[in-house]
Amino acid sequence: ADTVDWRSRTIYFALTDRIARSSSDTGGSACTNLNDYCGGTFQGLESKLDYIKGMGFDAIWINPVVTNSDFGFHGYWALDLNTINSHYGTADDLKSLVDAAHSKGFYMMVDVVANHMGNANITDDSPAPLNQQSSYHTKCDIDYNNQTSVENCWLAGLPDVDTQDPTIRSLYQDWVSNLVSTYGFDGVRIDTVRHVEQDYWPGFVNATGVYCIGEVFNGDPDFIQPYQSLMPGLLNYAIFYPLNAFYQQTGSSQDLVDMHDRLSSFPDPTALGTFVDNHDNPRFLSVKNDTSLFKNALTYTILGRGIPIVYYGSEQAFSGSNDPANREDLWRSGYNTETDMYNAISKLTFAKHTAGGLADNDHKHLYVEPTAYAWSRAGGKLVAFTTNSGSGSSAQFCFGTQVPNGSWTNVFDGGNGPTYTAGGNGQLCLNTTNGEPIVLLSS
Ligand code: ABC
Ligand code: CA
Repeated sequence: ADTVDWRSRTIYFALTDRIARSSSDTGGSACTNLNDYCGGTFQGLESKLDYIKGMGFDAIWINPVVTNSDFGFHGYWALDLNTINSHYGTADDLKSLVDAAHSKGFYMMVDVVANHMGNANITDDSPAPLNQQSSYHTKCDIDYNNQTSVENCWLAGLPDVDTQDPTIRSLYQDWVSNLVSTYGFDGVRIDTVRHVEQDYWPGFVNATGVYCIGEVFNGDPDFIQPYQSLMPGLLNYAIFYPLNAFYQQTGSSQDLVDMHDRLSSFPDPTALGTFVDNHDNPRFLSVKNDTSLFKNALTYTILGRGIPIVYYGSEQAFSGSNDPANREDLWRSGYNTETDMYNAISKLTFAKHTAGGLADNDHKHLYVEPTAYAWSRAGGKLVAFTTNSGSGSSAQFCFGTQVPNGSWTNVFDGGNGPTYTAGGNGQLCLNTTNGEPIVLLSS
């Protein structure tokens, strides 16, 4: 699948080791050591596809699938690129997962690492030529003020592959091409993009044959922008900071809007991936334990411009902080599909689908005020109102929708609510309760 196919999708980000242990997993006690394998498998994940689909997701990003060195439950410490991580199951299990996901209408995105290998003895287990010291850069610690060092030194002590070597380049191209085609993946998430020289990427991306979204972990839009000339998508780390700040009551809606507008000059803002937390950052609720605020943040994530990415466990209001606490097993939740957050996410994805998928650039700021931000999509068919007042608050907000005499219903009312009607000048007043977002779809 290409960028056009992905633009309207909504991605659920799953760590295979943390979703489900078998196809009959119905829940159980929490994993006691989140630093090591907890027992999740491809078969387990396959059995939870309906749980994921029930929230309206139509794409899943899974962490890297290759064999890792010890404690590599997250998949980012490759030991052997050519075999599947046996903790997760077999190659056939992975194939079965991807096939089952396709039959339910999901796209599957695989995470890949080309920058480094796992921190095992290089000369032992890795397949040639990755079993030779000469295939790696000389060990050094990264100095983040020096881009050459960021690219050629070892991230967290992980052996840094000599990606300038043409033999290594073609090895990785053949590998990723084969991985995507063998299992039928529809997209690729590329790890550690800022740690490899830029001219490495176009050849790698081309070899995947599908939409790629790269991780350039940096909040500065000037830093990440050039990378979108090398690959179709990027994880939107630029919006991540002001998005969290506003909805966690430490920043302004104006800063969020200013960053949004700054990103409009990127090669393709609609192909950036929006997220509010992930496996490398504390969960939203660990920083601000308020599900009303979290719902508002997810409203921007899912209904703002860009491709939404929601981290597994958000629907269970998980609140783990730094890695690995933010990588909770999902079975501790009993896979409850009746939670407030599960329901809220379902409503938001429903709004996105009903408004036509929101694949394009049509995102109009309507109202930017100290405690509120509202915007419209799809020519006013959808109006999203968010506030950072927090749970317990209620207030009235009036603003122009740019839709004279428009009429809508709030998706959170589930079809049983009142109709909201704008005046002849497009003006609309909304009353918030408990600091919840309001998402209007034209009726
Ligand atoms: C382990 C421990 C961690 C410990 C770390 C040193 O070692 O678990 O507690 O902090 C995998 C595992 C991790 C593991 C690492 C290292 O490997 O999942 O559990 O951490 O062994 C990707 C993946 C990530 C994965 C790897 C490695 C890469 O998403 O899951 O980690 O394959 C850097 C990389 C980024 C990487 C991230 C974890 O580290 O660039 O690719 N993620 C600054 C730097 C960033 C840096 C970030 C975090 O800190 O600029 O480059 O990311 O260390 C903003 C700035 C940003 C700044 C932030 C903090 O502030 O704009 O630039 O980011 O204002
Ligand atoms: Ca490197």
